[in-house]
Amino acid sequence: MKLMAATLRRFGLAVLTIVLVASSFALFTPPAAAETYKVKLGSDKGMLVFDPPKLTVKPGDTVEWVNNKVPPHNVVFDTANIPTKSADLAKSLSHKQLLMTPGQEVKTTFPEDTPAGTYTYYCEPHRGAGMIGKITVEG
Ligand SMILES: [Cu+2]
Repeated sequence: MKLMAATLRRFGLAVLTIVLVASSFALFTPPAAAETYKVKLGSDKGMLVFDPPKLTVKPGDTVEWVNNKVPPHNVVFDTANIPTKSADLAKSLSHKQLLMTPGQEVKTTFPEDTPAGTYTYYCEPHRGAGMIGKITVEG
């Protein structure tokens, strides 16, 4: 009986140790690092598009728009086409100044509190030509 109790105690201790080690791992493993995505303004073949036109990001991630072909381009988020219809958020995500020189870049980091949903943006000079992009922010 005594032997069994001792064995059980030892077994219990082993289980406790495993649980502690496992939970400390869960506590101290850092969250996934924020990503940076590149979007070309104008495709390599000179099409008036954002390349890639669709992107899925998480709050905290950064999108870098790189001026490529057939400038000028810019990046404009429209109040009407973002989930919260917030003019301030649309403005803070946008880069209205025209990029004239290939290689110029602008970037936006989506804040940690960015509401999930689809954010549609466009290039002012080429909106009519279909230069429209979508960024889906995951919850
Ligand atoms: Cu453009």
